[in-house]
Amino acid sequence: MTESTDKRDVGTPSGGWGSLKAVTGILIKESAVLPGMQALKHQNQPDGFACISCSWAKPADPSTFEFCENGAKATAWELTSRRVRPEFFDQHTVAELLTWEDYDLENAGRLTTPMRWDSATDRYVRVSWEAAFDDIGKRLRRLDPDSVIFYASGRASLETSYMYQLFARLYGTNNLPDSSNMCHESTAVGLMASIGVGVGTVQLEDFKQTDCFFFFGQNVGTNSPRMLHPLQEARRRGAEIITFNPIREPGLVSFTNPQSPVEMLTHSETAISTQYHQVKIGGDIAAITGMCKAIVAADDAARASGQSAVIDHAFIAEHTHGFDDFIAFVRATQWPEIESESGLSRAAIEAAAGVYCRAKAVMGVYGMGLTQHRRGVENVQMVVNLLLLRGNIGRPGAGVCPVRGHSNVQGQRTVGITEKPELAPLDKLAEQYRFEPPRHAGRNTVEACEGILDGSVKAFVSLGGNFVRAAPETALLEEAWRELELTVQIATKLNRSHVVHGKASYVLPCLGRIEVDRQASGEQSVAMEDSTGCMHGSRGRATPAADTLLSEPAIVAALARATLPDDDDRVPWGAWVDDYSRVRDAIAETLPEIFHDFNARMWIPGGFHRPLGACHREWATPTKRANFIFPPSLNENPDLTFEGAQVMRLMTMRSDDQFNTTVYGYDDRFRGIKGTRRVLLINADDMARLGFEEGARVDVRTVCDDDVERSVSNFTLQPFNLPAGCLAGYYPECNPLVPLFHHAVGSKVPGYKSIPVRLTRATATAVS
Ligand SMILES: Nc1nc2c(c(=O)[nH]1)N[C@H]1C(S)=C(S)[C@@H](COP(=O)(O)OP(=O)(O)OC[C@H]3O[C@@H](n4cnc5c(=O)[nH]c(N)nc54)[C@H](O)[C@@H]3O)O[C@H]1N2
Ligand SMILES: Nc1nc2c(c(=O)[nH]1)N[C@H]1C(S)=C(S)[C@@H](COP(=O)(O)OP(=O)(O)OC[C@H]3O[C@@H](n4cnc5c(=O)[nH]c(N)nc54)[C@H](O)[C@@H]3O)O[C@H]1N2
Ligand SMILES: [Mo]
Repeated sequence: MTESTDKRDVGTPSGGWGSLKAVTGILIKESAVLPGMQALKHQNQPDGFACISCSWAKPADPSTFEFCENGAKATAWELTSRRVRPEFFDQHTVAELLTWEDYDLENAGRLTTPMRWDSATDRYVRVSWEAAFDDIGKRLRRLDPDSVIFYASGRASLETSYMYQLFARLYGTNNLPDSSNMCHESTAVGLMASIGVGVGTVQLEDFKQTDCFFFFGQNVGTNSPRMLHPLQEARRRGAEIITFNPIREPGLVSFTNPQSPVEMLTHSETAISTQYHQVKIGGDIAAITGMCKAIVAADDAARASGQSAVIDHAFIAEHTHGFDDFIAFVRATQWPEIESESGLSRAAIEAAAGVYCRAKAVMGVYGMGLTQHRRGVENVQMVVNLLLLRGNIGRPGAGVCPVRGHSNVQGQRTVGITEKPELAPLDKLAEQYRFEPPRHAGRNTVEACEGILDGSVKAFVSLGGNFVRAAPETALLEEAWRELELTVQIATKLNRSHVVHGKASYVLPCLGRIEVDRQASGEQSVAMEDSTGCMHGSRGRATPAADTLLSEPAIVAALARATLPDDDDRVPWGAWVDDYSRVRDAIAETLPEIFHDFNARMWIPGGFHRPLGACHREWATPTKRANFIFPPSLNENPDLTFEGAQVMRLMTMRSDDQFNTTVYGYDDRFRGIKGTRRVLLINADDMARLGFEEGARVDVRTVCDDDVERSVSNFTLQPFNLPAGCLAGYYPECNPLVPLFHHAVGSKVPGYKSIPVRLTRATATAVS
């Protein structure tokens, strides 16, 4: 199913008046109009704060309003005038809060006071900071460090993240999973093996020089809207954008810049994609193999007729390894299999390959549509293979561009939050802090869940995030979560992971990044790493939500002091909290190549870039070359092959009105869905074939041969332009359907994007 871009079949372009309306709407709804508008002036500005929404790069010369609809929503959501004070918990027992929707929990407002769950009354009750730290420390001391998980969602700063990993390692564990484990870990693993770096190789400058993007499974209009600006500029220069996505995402079809008065008034839009290929869910390996097959054929033909080669054989010979085996795989794979696995016609795939062959500099951009699959790692590696064929890595305008999620998720990994000891600077930490860090592997997200389910994990400390909602296997996980000895949540807003809680449970409210953070030496700044490997300073501007809040560094330091031995003076926790520039000095000492002169360089406009060998064609792989690595077959889901006319492939995705588990509202403006998130998008032919009508209520069950029942009920069917056999639903409502064992082979990223399910007519009466 391939179409060239046709504006007629989409509702509104992304951006535009709808976007402006949505921004003002949420500012009013959150009663955050004044502080919100003032804060927005500083969003992503050189002396302001880094947006708390996505991690897209911040240009050196930002526009006056360098924010997008969703960044503004995130700001308004954090600056809401609503508060969750201790009295809130007097009125609501935890049992009652369990019946609330995710939206209502967070919408109750900002947490203000440290709270402890009281079993006698089933309420969270106020506790002093000192008593909270003291009790948590005592409990942690009693536990085996390897039975404790230190999870991090990707928002915390480089400073907090560094302190957090150091605390966990001084305590004695590498159990430092983070949201990457559910997100771009397939990138980290895949790119490291292929090109010797675990992150993308392009920078904003490259967007000005490229003439072609291959865009896989990333919904730019909703999830990284500021990236639409460089894309729009590139399109105006004539660059091609070839998109592979099961859904025609409006943000990938056309765009009106809400910050351009001319465009707004003239209703002019830029067509974004020049080719749009509605690949089947999980069909990217087949589609890319097909493109490589067409490129190889073009190369054969060119050389046979004495023309210059299409493939860059000089680059391949000098810089790569595994080319011959890869080409043998490509030649051996036949078109009928490629067409059936990808859902695309040979002609469509050849059209895409034709653009690739003509382009001078190609960028491969992708998101969760590639990483969250059983073959997530190989998906990423196939993008690299495609790029390598014409030397499209390590030169201007070309490269691989994973679009990262949380605003500092990449940076957390850089400063040592990882369960993989080989990726952490353990020797350096050992020397700098005079201790022997644990050398054995910690648990990643899936392994943490396994440990919670089998009882070997006893406590869970969470630096942000909403783990029980974001992780797979919701039903079993929630049940087992309640058996944890201790859950500690450092958070800004109330969520499901607080009301489903362990036997002892604390909610520790923290300052958000938008807020002024004043410590002994004055107002503090922090730093983040964006999606393109650039480090930026960030300074909060808004008045804190409550004067009882502590900053994340202060909370982490206090937890460390309460937990580590009393006479432990290896880390100057107190001095660090007084002045975060000292933490940056410590980071620079641990990782000098990346962070030398950290305090001075963090305010360079556009950030400072970390050194990445692959950008200069230095390949830090075992072969010292860029490796062609490919999967054994085109089939994306080898362990769940319950094919059959009734079995559909479900992908779970984000709406325009959410940030991960944070639900801002029930509309998905771009996709034209209003008032509900309990919908399943389905191809009209499939709907008829399965015997349902538009609006039918269905129950959804995972098709799987273990004995676990995984289901969600009462979802409404909505016909949508999707390939046959595919379904789309929202995260996190569909998470109860994801089996824990269904994860990427090499990275353990859950297979959130292809769950085999079966639909039946709903048995219960509709609730909403
Ligand atoms: N406003 C907002 N911004 C966000 C977030 C948010 O929730 N809201 N979340 C942040 C985070 S943590 C992340 S990781 C990113 C996520 O940003 P994205 O990577 O865009 O993630 P998803 O919304 O899950 O959607 C992925 C896209 O993949 C497509 N897709 C699904 N399966 C396949 C497939 O098999 N093949 C292909 N080619 N495409 C497929 C879907 O149709 C969808 O367009 O955004 C970040 N930014
Ligand atoms: N089915 C399905 N599941 C998925 C995905 C999917 O596509 N489909 N995507 C996965 C991905 S890519 C990711 S990254 C994960 C995300 O998983 P998480 O990172 O665990 O979840 P979030 O929803 O981002 O966390 C929201 C909570 O963070 C807290 N918070 C917000 N700001 C701050 C802050 O500044 N400091 C602190 N301490 N806390 C704060 C608030 O209390 C809020 O309720 O989910 C994964 N789960
Ligand atoms: Mo993510």
